[in-house]
Amino acid sequence: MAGRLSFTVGFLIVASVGLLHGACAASTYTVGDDLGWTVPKNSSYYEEWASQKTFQIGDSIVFNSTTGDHTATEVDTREEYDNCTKMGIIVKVGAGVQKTFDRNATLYYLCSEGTHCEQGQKMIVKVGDGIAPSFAAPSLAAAAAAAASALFFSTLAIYFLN
Ligand SMILES: *[C@@H]1O[C@H](CO)[C@@H](O)[C@H](O)[C@H]1NC(C)=O
Ligand SMILES: *[C@@H]1O[C@H](CO)[C@@H](O)[C@H](O)[C@H]1NC(C)=O
Ligand SMILES: *[C@@H]1O[C@H](CO)[C@@H](O)[C@H](O)[C@H]1NC(C)=O
Ligand SMILES: *[C@@H]1O[C@H](CO)[C@@H](O)[C@H](O)[C@H]1NC(C)=O
Ligand SMILES: [Cu+2]
Repeated sequence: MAGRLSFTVGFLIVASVGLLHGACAASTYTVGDDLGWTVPKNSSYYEEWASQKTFQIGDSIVFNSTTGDHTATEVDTREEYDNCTKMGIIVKVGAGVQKTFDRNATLYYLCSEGTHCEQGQKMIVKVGDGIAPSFAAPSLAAAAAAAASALFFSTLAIYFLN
């Protein structure tokens, strides 16, 4: 009985470590690197920056603006993006607004201040294959948390059996 339980716990440890390892591999990127999130020198700067990255579920981007007023606004469609439509949830950026990706998607960001978007303060972020799931899929972090709590409960069970 004890042997079979140890085996089960061993398996859960291996499974959890595997999942947690996946979650720990997440990266955080500062949008625009040292330039931060501002009006760029050329209008394709942020689109080029984003297209050179491979974003995965669990990764984060940080909008960092140390000078001027800027927003990190996510718009819903390519049309709104192309048109610099100043709608959507407008988040004023200071020294760090973070967005963590919890699903594959193609996301459209722009700054809604003045003509910043028209000057190129906008970018398209592709997370994973860029295709949003038709329903909200559980994230890797949620799966890792579920595995960790399964481990916690099975460890408790061992204590009770002893
Ligand atoms: C934000 O920009 C400032 C000034 O360039 C820099 O010191 C800081 O490390 C940046 N923060 C992030 C999260 O990149
Ligand atoms: C825009 O600026 C970036 C960074 O300076 C540079 O790598 C890129 O080639 C520029 N693109 C154009 C179209 O000038
Ligand atoms: C583009 O933006 C302008 C100004 O906000 C608006 O009048 C126009 O309807 C928009 N066009 C599209 C296709 O979204
Ligand atoms: C997300 O995209 C990646 C490709 O980058 C793919 O391997 C993975 O299966 C996708 N995840 C979901 C939930 O569709
Ligand atoms: Cu701006």
